[in-house]
Amino acid sequence: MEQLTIEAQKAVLVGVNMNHQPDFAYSMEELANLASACDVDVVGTVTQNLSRINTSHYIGTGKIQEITIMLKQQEANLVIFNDELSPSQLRNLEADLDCKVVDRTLLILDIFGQRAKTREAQLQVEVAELQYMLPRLVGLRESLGRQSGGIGTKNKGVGETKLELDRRRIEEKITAMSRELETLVAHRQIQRKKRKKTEIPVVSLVGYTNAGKSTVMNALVEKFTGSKDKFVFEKDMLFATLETSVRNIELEDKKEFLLTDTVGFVSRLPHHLVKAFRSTLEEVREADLLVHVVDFSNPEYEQHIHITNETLKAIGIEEIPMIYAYNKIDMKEGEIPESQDNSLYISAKGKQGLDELVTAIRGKVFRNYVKCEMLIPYHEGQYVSYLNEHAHVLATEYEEQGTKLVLECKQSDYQKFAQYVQQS
Ligand SMILES: Nc1nc2c(ncn2[C@@H]2O[C@H](COP(=O)(O)OP(=O)(O)OP(=O)(O)O)[C@@H](O)[C@H]2O)c(=O)[nH]1
Ligand SMILES: [Mg+2]
Repeated sequence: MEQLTIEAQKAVLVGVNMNHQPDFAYSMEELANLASACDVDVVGTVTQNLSRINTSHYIGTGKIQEITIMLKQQEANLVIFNDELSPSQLRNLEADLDCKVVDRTLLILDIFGQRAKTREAQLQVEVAELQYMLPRLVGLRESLGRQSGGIGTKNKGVGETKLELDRRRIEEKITAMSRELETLVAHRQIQRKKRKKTEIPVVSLVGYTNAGKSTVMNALVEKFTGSKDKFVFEKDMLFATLETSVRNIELEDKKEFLLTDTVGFVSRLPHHLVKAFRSTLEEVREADLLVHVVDFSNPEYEQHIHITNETLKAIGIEEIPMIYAYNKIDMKEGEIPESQDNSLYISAKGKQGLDELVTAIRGKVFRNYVKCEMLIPYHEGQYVSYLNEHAHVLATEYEEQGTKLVLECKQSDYQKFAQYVQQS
């Protein structure tokens, strides 16, 4: 949607610190990063402490003057607010500042719009954009009406009809896109159900954007498949990944798990967007283990951890076990702590600490494996081949009554072959 694209411009950032929020300073820093991700040049920042939002303009009138002066001085042509503005606030601010005003939501939507590559991601972003626009149409239409100078009843009537028409068209578009999205999602649900049946545990990489989730995924894929064919996109930018990818990781002893990589988080993710990405995040919700990837070299890493955990909570993910992978230790200054069960210090890019990471994953997800001995009669030779393929066979002996296997297998296989299990 072209009208949302923020072209290269100079911007002033505006933030309101309501009742001394502890994360305020960081959220402003993050806003600047989001702006640069849109190629916007940040030339100034204005903040205000308030105990209540000014309903008509979000900020106080004095601040509006301050911003106007800054815009002139810096020759800026855009103002970016750190929160989502109501339709009327947006309208009033644009009129008073005489300049384009964008809020945090639109900024994030814009980045997502630029990054979306798959049909599913594109649909999710577009639905979120349209839902954001819908209540803001009135303002759009009114300001157009004002520009054309007409306040007569005739003009107003035309404007209203047009507005209704636009609104209906957008609503229809949202419905059509949501339907298409549902079909795509249904397909993925089928795949997920199939996976559930096979009992392969699911491990999901989660974390702040740019922490290195996709790089961890690729490092493990390369380590265990020996090939780069199934690599996912990794890049030094915010929101490089918008879609969920799943890869099968088979370890040396045939135990396998599914690894999923998905969208990264920032603070105050727009709720339209979270809603639109719900299906993408379903994968995370059904995981058996979360690997929380942290950019340990970033001075703000603790804040990132906090934001990720809060976002997970907000989307209803609280009960899944989590291990922390403190990544990018190759860039971290100072001493690196020793890895422990639930905190691993790694470098995905430098391929350091991956064995420890896998050991930690192993310890958490293969609980339903059973070690046992089976005696398979010779006329059931196909079971021996099956187990050699699907279980970790530690020893094979050929006895009089059949093949004796010492193995570690899935609970389901243990039950399937229960009659051959030797009680020791
Ligand atoms: N120096 C160093 N750079 C790393 C390491 N791991 C990842 N990176 C770099 O960090 C940047 C981001 O990596 P990604 O894997 O795309 O990060 P992500 O968490 O998937 O990011 P999003 O998809 O945007 O949420 C890339 O430029 C990587 O090369 C590491 O261990 N050391
Ligand atoms: Mg990624």
